[in-house]
Amino acid sequence: MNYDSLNILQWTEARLKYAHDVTLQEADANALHEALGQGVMMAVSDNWKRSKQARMQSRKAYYISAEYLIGRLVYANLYNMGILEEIRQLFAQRGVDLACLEEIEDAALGNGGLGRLAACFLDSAASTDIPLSGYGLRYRFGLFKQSFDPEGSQKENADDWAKFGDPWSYRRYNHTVRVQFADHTVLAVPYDVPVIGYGTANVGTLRLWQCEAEQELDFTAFNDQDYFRALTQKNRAEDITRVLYPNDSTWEGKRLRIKQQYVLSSASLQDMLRVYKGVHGPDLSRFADFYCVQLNDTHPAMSIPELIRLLMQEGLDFEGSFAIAQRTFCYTNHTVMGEALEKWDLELLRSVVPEIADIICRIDEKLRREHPGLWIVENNTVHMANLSIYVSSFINGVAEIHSQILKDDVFQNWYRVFPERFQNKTNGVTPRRWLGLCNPELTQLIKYRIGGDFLKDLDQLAKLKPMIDDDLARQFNAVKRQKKEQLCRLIAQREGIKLDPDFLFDVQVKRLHEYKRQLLNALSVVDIYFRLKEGSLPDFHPTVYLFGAKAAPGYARAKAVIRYINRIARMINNDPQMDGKLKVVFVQNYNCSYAEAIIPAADISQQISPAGTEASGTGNMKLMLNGAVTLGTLDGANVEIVREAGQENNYIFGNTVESLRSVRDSYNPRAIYDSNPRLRRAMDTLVDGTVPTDDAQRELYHALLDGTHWHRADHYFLLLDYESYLEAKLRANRDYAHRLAFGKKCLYNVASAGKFSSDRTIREYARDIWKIRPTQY
Ligand code: 26Q
Repeated sequence: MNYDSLNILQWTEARLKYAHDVTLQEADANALHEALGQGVMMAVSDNWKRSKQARMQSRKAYYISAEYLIGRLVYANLYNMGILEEIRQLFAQRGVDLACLEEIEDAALGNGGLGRLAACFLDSAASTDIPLSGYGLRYRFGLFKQSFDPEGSQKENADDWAKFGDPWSYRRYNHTVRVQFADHTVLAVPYDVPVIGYGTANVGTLRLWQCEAEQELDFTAFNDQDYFRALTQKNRAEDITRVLYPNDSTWEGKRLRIKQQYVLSSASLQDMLRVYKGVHGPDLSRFADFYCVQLNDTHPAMSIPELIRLLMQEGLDFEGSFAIAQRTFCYTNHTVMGEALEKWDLELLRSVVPEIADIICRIDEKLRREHPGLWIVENNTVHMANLSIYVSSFINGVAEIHSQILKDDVFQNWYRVFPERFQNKTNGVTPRRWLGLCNPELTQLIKYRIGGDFLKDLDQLAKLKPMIDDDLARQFNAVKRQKKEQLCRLIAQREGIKLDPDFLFDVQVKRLHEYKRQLLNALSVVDIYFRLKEGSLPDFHPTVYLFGAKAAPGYARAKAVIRYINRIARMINNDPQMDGKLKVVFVQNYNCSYAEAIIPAADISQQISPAGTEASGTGNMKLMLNGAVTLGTLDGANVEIVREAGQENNYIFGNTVESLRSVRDSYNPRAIYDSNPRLRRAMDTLVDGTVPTDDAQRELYHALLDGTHWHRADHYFLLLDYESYLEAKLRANRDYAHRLAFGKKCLYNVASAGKFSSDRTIREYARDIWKIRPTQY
């Protein structure tokens, strides 16, 4: 703490002069970002070193994740150092606006919730002095950049996020490791990113591996005039960490993905063993006393056989190595959906990493021997979740309802045999980025009432509860209005659409997936549009429905939904009768930075997955924290959100897990279609030419009414939940007219959001799973 901003400014100026021969005023955003980043790295280096030394001898935890969605680091780092405003002022005094760095690209080394959770966890661990480090992959290209073509279709572009340099990591070539595949060996070179704690001198580490060839150039081939061949080894290595897989919900059995997972696993474990031996000597039997490894879903699950392999290579036997691995690992599950569970073909696995395949088979044999009825390999397919449960100390879900479903349903057989291993750790979000940084206006308002400690102790927000009155609601509404004005400016600039900050802002931002039911939202908007045109919704408060979502590039249905929403948006926005009444906006390239602008401006947070499908959700928490009311189902963390903030302050609709279970088998969506003329009119726009559509929308229509060979009709119950959804949505709209009463509902949500700090989550992991305590130096 007590970072010296003047010093950082001087470093920045020196770097600009040295590297670019420009002054602070002459520098462009990229040069400024690079130089300021280096200044910050200088400023934190002593604390970073000391933090590493302090945790050397003691027990610590490691988070291994294929994804870290860290977003833009410059403001978040300055914020956590406590000097964002000072630096802004120092720059302003010299005629430079720090806001120019808003053009710096996000580091999107993750798809969505799971990757952003990993980033929030690192922030929380650093801020609460918990000795947790992260291991991940340094993808050359992060999640694709999204734009819409004139037809409204999603187009993907490569995200070359580091093309102007990356000031936030050090390349540590001296810690490079070798990773061996059946047919070649590659280098994994670590890049270390500091994780700067808030209100503490502690600085954590995120170590990202980047693949390189052992030999940059094959000189034999080169001398033979075969330039092409000379480069193939280099490319083959670099290909492995070339790009982040853009799927976040369906698993894909690709060879390159195995290689990514194995590099992540092998490099991270080799690194841990190296450090262990340096500190504790060659006796590896105590490894699990000092190292605890949290697997972020099964993506890094090859770490399990890899640790066993490495220990056996050091002379331990299989049983001993297995026991150490079982004590070392813990596994977090993030999904209940079958199609997302990782299953690898054993022969494919064997052709890439033969020793790993052998060890997995040995683990499977042991399991079958000791616990008949349980298995890891079946029909020559390796079930990575089963491997992760068997060789872990603890398994957890990410919200209460989700953890319950894991026990009752998905892993029922496992729960029977190992009940003591199953836990829940409800997700959270870091209040620094998702309140302090993205909503300084609301932060200031709260600080004025309850003091400034809540960003480190979010439960203190509850102190607001007895203070909620007309006066506070007015002030809250004024802040919300300001955030809407700011968002309107951004959307005008980025999307070319003019919005009115007096509208109600109804927001659904998240990855695009059928189960998240963006199509349900869209159909209800079309219904509302027709009713407004007929004049049958007389006191509808003017509303903008705002969507932000990326679809996996190969997910045709999801892309069809985007195209459909863009087309209804065009129809509605161009209809003069809708002026001052209704707008629909689908923003392009929704990412972390866009979220930081949208979330503080939202009045309504849509969390509308059918009960039992969304493991937790974390956007729901970010929106709650910024005072949006939830329009949602009793799914994921919504259950806990309304338990904290009250049903009366949110808009809960739809079937529950139990009621869905009981209607499931007799469900007939066509009967609902036939009996609900308004819903039918909305659905028919998928096929009747009201808006331009194509075969893809026709396919959506038939999937809802007739089903396909792999899913029954309306697999996600859009029609079943439709009426109660619309009722809740219109009720929220009516309530919004009473602005003070609505503002109070919003404030109850803010005041009840304490539980959803990732500081709470990370403390629970530390206490119940990792068995580690905060370490200070
Ligand atoms: C797997 C294999 C091959 C390629 C890609 C993948 C892959 C990648 C990412 C599979 C899944 C993901 C991401 C899943 C995810 O983000 N899940 C979300 O996790 C959040 C944090 O726990 C929850 O809040 C969300 O409910 C859950 O959907």
